[in-house]
Amino acid sequence: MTTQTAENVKLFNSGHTACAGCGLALAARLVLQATGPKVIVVNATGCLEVFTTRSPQTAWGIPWIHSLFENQAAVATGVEAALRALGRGDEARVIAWGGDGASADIGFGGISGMWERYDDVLYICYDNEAYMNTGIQRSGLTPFKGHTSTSPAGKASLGNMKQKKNIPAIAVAHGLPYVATATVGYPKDLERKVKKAMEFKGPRYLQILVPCPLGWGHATSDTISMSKLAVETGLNPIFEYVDGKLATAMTVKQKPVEEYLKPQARFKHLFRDAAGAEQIKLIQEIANSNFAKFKVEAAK
Ligand SMILES: Cc1ncc(C[n+]2csc(CCOP(=O)(O)OP(=O)(O)O)c2C)c(N)n1
Ligand SMILES: [Mg+2]
Repeated sequence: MTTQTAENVKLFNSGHTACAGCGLALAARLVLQATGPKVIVVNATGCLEVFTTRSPQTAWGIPWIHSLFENQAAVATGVEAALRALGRGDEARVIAWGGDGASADIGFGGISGMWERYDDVLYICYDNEAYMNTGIQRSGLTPFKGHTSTSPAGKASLGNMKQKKNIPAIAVAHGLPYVATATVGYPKDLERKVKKAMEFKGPRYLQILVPCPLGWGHATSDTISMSKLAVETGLNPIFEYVDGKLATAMTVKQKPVEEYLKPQARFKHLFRDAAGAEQIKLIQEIANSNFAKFKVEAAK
């Protein structure tokens, strides 16, 4: 990792230890490119923390604090309150950052409390759809029928039994002024949403889908195409809610879900026999209902 000096410091530096093709590393760079340097990042345990801070080195060119797997929101609340108490609230804004496991599962109670208190924190969930850093265990955001080490495809089941938990809808229900989803395959859209989020005071939520070649089992060169296909199939629509109302949703020409599922080893059991084909039909129905919902609502 490059030694940082006043001359070469960037907001998010290369030389970290992310896997080849990591969508998350790209997301981190894009987010900080959009916020600029006046931010403090509170980072839950997970890949983002592990690959950026191999002690004594760091990839971060902004103030960064590591929380536990579950208390990132509480730490962010504390940092924001401390800035205000010191009369330094204008010097930096706070971003709390956690994976899908930290956000949708173990840290969720703390996040809900932070939203309820209406703290001025941008919460970013980077969604790689499993607990990747500890060996690809299922999370509340693992997709329907995806294979993980704790939702294995085999004789007894065909992968994860549940659909993704709808955290954006739960965020909207908390009365957040800004809630959005994005993904690294559309970098301009992602950067615009980060900038937009920073225009609001109070709690904001951004969920970024980040392909993970290791956990999803796709080629490292397919990160961007997987990200785009997630949107184009309708499985991961990208949208914005402002003050509880759908403000934008990216409308695309819909592609069949097989185009997204087939290149990923976590779905390969669905392509073996008729039982798998039945599950693909259900996945297509999930995509269709997302696609219809956001296409229709965006037209209003
Ligand atoms: C209380 C607690 N339980 C378990 C762990 C071990 N642990 C660290 S990170 C992690 C998974 C993180 O998953 P996610 O938030 O999705 O981030 P990712 O690894 O995918 O980046 C787990 C289980 C922990 N650090 N603390
Ligand atoms: Mg994860």
